[in-house]
This record gives sequence, structure tokens and C-alpha cells, in this order.
Amino acid sequence: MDLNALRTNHPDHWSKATAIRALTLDAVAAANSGHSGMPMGMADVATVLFEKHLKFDASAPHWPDRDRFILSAGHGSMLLYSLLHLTGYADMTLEQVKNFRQSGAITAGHPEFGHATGIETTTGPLGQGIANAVGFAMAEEILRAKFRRKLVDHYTYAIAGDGCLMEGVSQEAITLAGRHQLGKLIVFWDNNNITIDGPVTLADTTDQPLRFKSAGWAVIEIDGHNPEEIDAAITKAKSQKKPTMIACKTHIALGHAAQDTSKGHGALTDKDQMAAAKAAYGWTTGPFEVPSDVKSAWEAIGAQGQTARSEWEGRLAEMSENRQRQFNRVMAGEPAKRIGATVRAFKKEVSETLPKMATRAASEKALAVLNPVVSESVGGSADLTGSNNTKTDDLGVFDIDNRGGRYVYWGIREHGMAAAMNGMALHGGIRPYGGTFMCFTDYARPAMRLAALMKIPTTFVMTHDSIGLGEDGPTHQPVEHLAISRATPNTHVFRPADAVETAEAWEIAFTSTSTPSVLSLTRQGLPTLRTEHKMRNLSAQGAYVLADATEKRQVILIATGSEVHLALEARTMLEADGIGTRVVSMPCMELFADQDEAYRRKVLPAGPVRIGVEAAVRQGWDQWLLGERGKSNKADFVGMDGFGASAPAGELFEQFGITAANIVAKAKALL
Ligand SMILES: Cc1ncc(C[n+]2csc(CCOP(=O)(O)OP(=O)(O)O)c2C)c(N)n1
Repeated sequence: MDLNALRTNHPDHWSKATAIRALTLDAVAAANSGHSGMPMGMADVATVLFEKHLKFDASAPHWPDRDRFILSAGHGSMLLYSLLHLTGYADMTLEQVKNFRQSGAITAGHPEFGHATGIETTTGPLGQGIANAVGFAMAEEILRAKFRRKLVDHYTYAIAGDGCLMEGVSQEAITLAGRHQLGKLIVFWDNNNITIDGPVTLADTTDQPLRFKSAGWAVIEIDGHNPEEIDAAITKAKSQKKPTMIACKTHIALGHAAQDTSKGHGALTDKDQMAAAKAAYGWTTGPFEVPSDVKSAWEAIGAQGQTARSEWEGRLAEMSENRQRQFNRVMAGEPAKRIGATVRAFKKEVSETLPKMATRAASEKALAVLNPVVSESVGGSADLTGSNNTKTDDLGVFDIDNRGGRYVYWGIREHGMAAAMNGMALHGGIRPYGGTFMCFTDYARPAMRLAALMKIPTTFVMTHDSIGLGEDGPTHQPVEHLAISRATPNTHVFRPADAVETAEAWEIAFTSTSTPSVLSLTRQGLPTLRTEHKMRNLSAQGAYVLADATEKRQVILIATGSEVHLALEARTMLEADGIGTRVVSMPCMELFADQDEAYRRKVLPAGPVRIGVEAAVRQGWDQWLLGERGKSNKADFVGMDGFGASAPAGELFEQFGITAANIVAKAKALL
């Protein structure tokens, strides 16, 4: 690579791009860890993007109509931090850059949403960012259809590396974007042929341009160090009706001794080699020092969007007050006002009519009344619409000729769906929910985890939640998935027992601002257990006394979902034998754990025998059986201790001993 030619042909560009490279080298060296090579290789692309194309205003990082920039190759975090610092984001001070990867700094190892402004999503797990980007672009389409071009008209740009493109989720994302002709999505591929173990060709020889073209993308191939080619490619990409992949041939760790090698991927900290690279760049200032003219040039770029932003604010102000309120509310993620009243009316009707139905069907009924009220909801399913019961009549289907459609046929792409839903939530203005079978939380899990980490209220509708699904057998019968979901911090896992609890779960999910929800719903019909209407959302306390002991309280049965009615049957049997028995319904363990000690003690007092009942593994239950004043010689569990089997559901509950009779026997054995 002839650095001199690059320098002399485009001196202004060169100094700006070099500022990124130099800050990256210095920050990684100071931290003695991180990834130098990717930012050094993609500095030219990023510089041209920010200077010539990206619509943003560093002084208003949350401006809703900004273009979104997503660093899918999150290990190259110093690329993003350098850009944010150089363009003048107030929180990204030089101190923060100097404290890269240190405790308390907003410059975490990988970009973390919520730490610094300008970080649109948390990336690092490769492939997530590009899949998020598809959701961002879909959100833009939906909101443009709803609020019109005057308010919503922006692009989504993402930088993806070889690693992102090798991850399976990228295939789900790419084919989805192609199918929907997301013309305002532009992905730069950092085509440097290097990963950690060596050249990409060690493990992959995919023709990436052909791959993207076959998925319906436009592809432009350029030299990723030539600013004119980069500029022309972005200009062309912006006019495409299809999403565009710009294949940028780059050199990892450009200008360093480790250039074009896998060594260049990681932390380049050798002092002499750093000095040599900086000398080759013609960069003469000390560590973390950006010449003032270069910094000013970058700050001017950071301010370029101010006019567009204030014009946009003018357009918003011209809208009717109602329109402005609606736009501002959904963009701020504020829950719709009428959710509570709608859920209460729904619960009242259920408690009066006492339907027997599966909680997945109850969920559909709740959505049918909630979706018209929650105008920002966007539903969908990974090819299980009829099974997940996620579609309601009013939504319309999102498509090329119906961008305002609020239902997405995600196809068989659980992971891509979950990641794109996260992108929608992060974009703002949309409250996404999507369904698949509970056992396929495994397929969606990396994105579910990131929703929790990012504190965004994505809702995962997971039906067919136990052996109760019956004949499809153990491949489809989740046993460990509740435990896995519950093990994830900042996640509400709901397993409602009837239609009332299902509606209560939806109320919590649709009003959540910083916690994702998992709704674990049955395939099989269940009786209505909440026969007395209560205005209050009892599920919001996580667990509550559904039926108390009439005799002296000797047993507490704690159950969730489809096993709560078994616990009630067992209670009837025990009480008939003079054994006072309380039934606690526990639709959400996390919310119960959040309650104060006094309430928890009221629900789970010391003394009685405790039996947990759930058609799943015991893991996670001992907190309520042994903890919370429980005792090991007075606690047992009725559930699964292995995989299920293929048979009618009723037979399976007998076969695995999840029956009222077994609950009674276990309780009596401990008395
Ligand atoms: C899902 C996931 N698997 C593995 C890693 C660890 N990892 C970080 S970067 C990287 C190599 C990525 O190669 P590439 O995208 O080409 O980046 P470059 O070498 O160009 O910086 C790997 C395996 C990760 N961050 N995420």
C-alpha cells in the first residue's frame, strides 16, 4: 500500500482519517488491550461517510431524523469513539478516550448502548449489528409511512466485518432486507480478508458480492482507502431501491508493521512499531494529540447537520399538536395511555365469561384490544403466525407496497427476527413483539440477551411452552428454557395461568420501558382461574395468593402457567383431607423478587410445606422452595427432570407425574 500516494492525493481527507488511526493506536496502547486494526483499516470509509453523507448533529445526538450509524464489527469500538470525540459529542471527551476500557468510562471494550450518546446499539457479538440494522431500516420505513417524509427520512448505515458476515444471523438479516427492498439500508463490508486465526480463506471462501446479489441487494465494489470511490459508492447506494452492500477492499492495520496480518486484528502496543506507523502517516503530534486544525475540521463536520436539524424541528412544530404529541410520545418510548383501562375491561369480561382457552389464544384476544390502543406496536412471527397467535386484524402486513403494515412475516429466522426487533426498539417509535416456539428461544437467545443488556422493551412471544404441546415431542418441548430465560438479568419471564394473567402480562410488557419480556404461553386450553374480577394487576407483584387455606395452613403450592389449575385441584383434595392448603400463582419470578420483604413474607410465610409445580426443570425454583424462609426437609418440586416425549399432552402429564394426585402425595410425604 502506497501511503504516500494516499497522503498526497487527498491531504485533507488523510489528516482527518489519520486522526482516527492515531487515537485508536494511542487508546489501545494505553489500555493495553483492544482492537487497533479494524479502525485503522476502515478510517477512510468512516471519514467520507461522516463528512459527506451522514445526516447527524453532534450537539443533538437524539434527533429522531438523524441517519443511524451502526458499528456491527463492535470490536473496532475505537473507530466509533474516535468519530464521536472528533465530531464533538459532548460526553465523548478526550478523557473518556484516554480511559478506553477502564472502569467507569463510557468507552467500554465494545460499544454499549446507553453508555455514550451516538452509540445506537450494543455490538461486539458479531452479526448482531447488521441484523439490528435491518430492524432500524424497517422501523424507518414504517414510521415514514406513518408520519410522512417531512418527519422521517433517514438512512441506516452499518459497518460489518468478515466475522459479521460469517455468522449465521447475517444470512437471516441479509435475505430479509433483500426481500423487503430496504433501499435506505447501506452496509459497508470491511473486506480485509483477515480474522483472528488468519486469513478468512482458512474457513470461508464465499463470494460475498454474489451472496448479497442473490439476496436482492445492490453491490458496489470499491477500494476502501480511496475517498473518491467511497463517496461515489455512497452516493450511488443512496439512490438504490434495493439495500446496498459496499464491498470495501481494505488493509487491516493500514501502515503498521502488522498490516494485512491477523496480528493486526488485535492490540498493537509495540512502541517502536507505533512510532513507525505514525511516522509513515506523517503524524507528528504526541499521544492523544490531534492538531487543532484537524480537530476543528472534524468539529465542523459534527455541526454540519445543525441546519437540517433546525429545519426539521420547524417542520415538527408546524404539525398539529396532536400529531406532535403522538410523534414525541412514541419516539420517547412512553407507553400509550389507554393500556390500563383496556386491560381492565378485558379482564372483567374474562372473569365474567370464564372461557377455557390456551394462553396463546388469550394472548391473541388481548392483542386484539391492545393493538388498536398501542399504535406503535409491530407484531410478527417466525413463520408460526397461526400457532403463536400474534396477528390481529387491524395491523396490516408490512411489505414493499405497504410500509405502514404493522405485522411482519419474519420467515424462519428466529435470531434475525429477535435482533431486528431490537433494532426497531432502538430506533424508537416502535414497540416490537414477535413469536416462535418457546424451545426456539435458543435460536433467538443472543439477541434476547442483548435486549436485556441494552435495557430495551422488546417482547418475545414464546408459545408451546411445555410438554403440554403434546405430539410434536421432545424436540419441541421446552424443559430448560424457562430456567435459561430467568437466568438472564433484566428479563421478565411471564408464564400466565389463564386469560386474565395473560392480559396482565401484556400490560406489563407494553408499558415496560427498560426490560424485555418473554411471554411463555400454552398450546393447550386452560380454565379461567381468576374468577373474581380485580382492577389491580396482580401479576405485577410477580406472585400472589390465588386461593388460601380454609383450614390451618400446612401446605403452600406454588405454581405457574398451565400447572396452576393442577395446584388448585390438589388443594381441593388436600383440604378435603383436612390439610389447609394455599395456592400461590407465580406468573413472574423476577417481579416477585422485586417486591419488598413484607409482601414476600405474606405470600410465602415460614412454616408450611412448600411444593413448586411447573412442567419444566427445577433449576431456579429453589430460591422459592428453600430460600424465602423455606426448608429443604419441607420442600419438593413437581416438574420435569429430563426431556419430554411424543404423545398426547394428557398422557404426558400422567407419564411425568405432573398431576394433582402426585402433588398431593408429595405434600403429604413431607407433613
Ligand atoms: C459471536 C462472536 N464470536 C466470536 C467473537 C470473537 N471475535 C471478535 S473479532 C473476531 C474476528 C472477526 O474478524 P473480522 O470481522 O474480519 O474483523 P477484523 O479482523 O477485520 O477486525 C472474533 C472471532 C465475537 N466477538 N462474537
